[in-house]
Amino acid sequence: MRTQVAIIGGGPAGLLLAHILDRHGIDSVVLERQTRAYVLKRIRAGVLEAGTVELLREVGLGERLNREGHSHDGSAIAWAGRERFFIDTKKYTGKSMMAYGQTAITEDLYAARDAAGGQIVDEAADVQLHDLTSDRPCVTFDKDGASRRIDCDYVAGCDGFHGVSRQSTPDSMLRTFDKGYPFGWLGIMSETPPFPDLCYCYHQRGFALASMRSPMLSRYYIQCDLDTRLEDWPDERFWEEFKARCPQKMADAIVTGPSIEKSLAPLRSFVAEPMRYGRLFLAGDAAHIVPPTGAKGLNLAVSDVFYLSRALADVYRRGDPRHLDGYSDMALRRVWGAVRLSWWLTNLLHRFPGDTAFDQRMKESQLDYLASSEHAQASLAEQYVGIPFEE
Ligand code: FAS
Ligand code: PHB
Repeated sequence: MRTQVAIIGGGPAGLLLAHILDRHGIDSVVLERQTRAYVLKRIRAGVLEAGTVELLREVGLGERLNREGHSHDGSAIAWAGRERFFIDTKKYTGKSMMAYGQTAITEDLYAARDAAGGQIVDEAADVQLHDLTSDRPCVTFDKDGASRRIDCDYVAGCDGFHGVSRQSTPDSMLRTFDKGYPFGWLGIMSETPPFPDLCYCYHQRGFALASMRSPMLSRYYIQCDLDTRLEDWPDERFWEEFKARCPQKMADAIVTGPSIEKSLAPLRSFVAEPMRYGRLFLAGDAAHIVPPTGAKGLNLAVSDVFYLSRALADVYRRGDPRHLDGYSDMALRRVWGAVRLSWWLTNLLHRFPGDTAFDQRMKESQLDYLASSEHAQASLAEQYVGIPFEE
């Protein structure tokens, strides 16, 4: 097989890149390790930045998003004993956020690739990248018991944190930054009407988040210990703990119901620099991981794909390599901004083991300052809604 761009990973980053390249007349093949059903079963991100929504609409993926997405003008932060306040992205930036699940985006992307006759190889095993520093890289993999090879011009590593792409860069060429957090998130999905606003709760018992997917599909999270076991958290216990972490008025408004999904996610901040090695370009979780506190993970994958697809289109259409040569630096400027916001919000809103009374006062003072200062709120709002893409 031969293609212009071999894309490793059929998650949101890989599928969106294939979709946008196709619109520029650039052909690609997506190699996905899992089955499509497995990929579509994943429940992950739920909140889209304004730039993500705009890009998805621009590239013809807005129809279901406009119909089923829940546009909202920001998110609330609540904490015990004080009135909650609103990160009003509309007031301070003129832009809105959109609640629309990553699962739906992945479904929309698979449907768009199928409609365009896009090449997606599911269950591609043992993917390996070769000759990345030459001008004739290639990818090998096993499928249906046979070894296959794809010759290409470029390889896009969109295979997530545990993928093969980042590991194909020699350690001597890669610098990584890694920070683990001493807790995780226990999340549930329930077919109940969601709490009206997306609301982050700070509490001495730990962090909690009320989110949504649709008018009858709610997503809730509570901070949990790293050794938490799902079997120790029946629905009743989850709801009781969630409500204990909200202000009373909010707890009284929560509509509980049976969970249709329950999962644990560890929190991590990770960045690999540079996001390029020869003809290999990394995008999405393959290059960076953020704690979900700032709702940045999926949005960063989208911004990487915006920059990489624009860069490849410049090369193929005009022979202009400037955006491609500048891809890693440009993507990383946005990545580090999102990593910093996610780290800052995670430290502010979670209870860390060993937090002293002083640490607690620092967090409460920061929250009081946020609640009282329009400047502080404007700064948080512009970061939360997403900094505009660079030209
Ligand atoms: P993905 O990991 O989504 O996709 C990578 C794809 O590559 C996968 O389909 C994988 O099967 C495939 N792959 C891996 N290795 C391969 C190989 N060797 N060969 C071929 N294919 C290979 N973000 C938020 O904003 N909010 C959230 O609440 C949130 N919750 C999350 C919960 C969990 C458990 C996880 C893991 C992430 C969460 N995220 C969240 C972040 C998440 O949304 C990611 O940012 C998003 O999936 C990034 O998309 P991709 O970069 O495409 O990576
Ligand atoms: C979600 O709805 O899954 C979600 C919302 C906001 C976050 C993280 C996750 O910060």
